[in-house]
Amino acid sequence: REWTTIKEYEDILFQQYGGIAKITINRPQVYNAFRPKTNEEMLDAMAICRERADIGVIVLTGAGDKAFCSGGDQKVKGIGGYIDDNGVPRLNVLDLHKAIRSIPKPVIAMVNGYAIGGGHVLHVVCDLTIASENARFGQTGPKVGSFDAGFGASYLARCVGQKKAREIWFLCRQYTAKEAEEMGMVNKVVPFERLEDETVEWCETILKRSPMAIRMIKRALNAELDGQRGMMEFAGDATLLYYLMAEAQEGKNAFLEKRDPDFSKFQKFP
Ligand code: 2NE
Repeated sequence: REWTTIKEYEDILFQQYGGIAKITINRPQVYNAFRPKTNEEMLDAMAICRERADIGVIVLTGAGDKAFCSGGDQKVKGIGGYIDDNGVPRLNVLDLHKAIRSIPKPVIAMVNGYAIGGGHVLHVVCDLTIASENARFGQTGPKVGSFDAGFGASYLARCVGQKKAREIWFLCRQYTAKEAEEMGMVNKVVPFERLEDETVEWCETILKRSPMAIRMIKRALNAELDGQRGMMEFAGDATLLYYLMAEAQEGKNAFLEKRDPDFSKFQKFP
């Protein structure tokens, strides 16, 4: 399969195959741990995916066969966060979580090894997770001086239930791909050699579906957890659909033509 490069970065690969964009964290020397620059680059790639009409699904993965992502790079962790090139402490992976939730296209975690700590949260936040048999899942925060009380807690609990979520966080154990699948936080487990083919097959099936229907259902599933912000995203798309209707255009046209709008011609649905 020929992946073509969309844009060159330092910490990530950003490639395309048909309607699929693939973002690969490319820091295998630290098991694909992220630093502030990695997240900045992933945010930039996500913004491009959002704008590009020819991209319908985004795959997030890690380079090599050892790790999907091992969380925040402990080697650049300072006081107050992960230190960027200007010496500023950051936790900008949270902006990436927001971008994954907000982009109106499915994001699939293709987990090729360890999904640990903030790397585990990253796969949890994605819409779907496909894992290879060698993948290992777990949180480490309470062991290494961190925690994610955002989606990494609340959405994890929605996926695996409150008791399991508490177990995962309180004990900081590692779980096999099969255990993660049984818990409900992984959609499918395949042998490592099948991982990309399986993921591409899922993407290609999704690409055959109605993009607007997928968009609305992602918004609806998010809104249940995301409170006012989730309702805002859902409502924004309701407005988009309304703007596409002749009924909305009549209002705007009437204003520009300095006449009263005539909405009587539009059907009132039961
Ligand atoms: C992933 C795991 C379990 C793998 O263990 P093992 O024994 O197979 O490999 P090893 O030797 O630990 O790691 C291989 C290389 O990758 C580096 C290691 O230091 C090692 O390099 P060398 O020392 O040999 O040069 N490496 C691995 N993970 C790294 C990391 N996160 N940062 C920097 N270097 C890393 C094992 O490596 C592990 O447990 N890793 C740490 C996982 C972790 O605790 N991550 C941070 C959690 S906190 C977080 O991510 C977070 C959050 O909680 C909330 C918000 C945002 C972020």
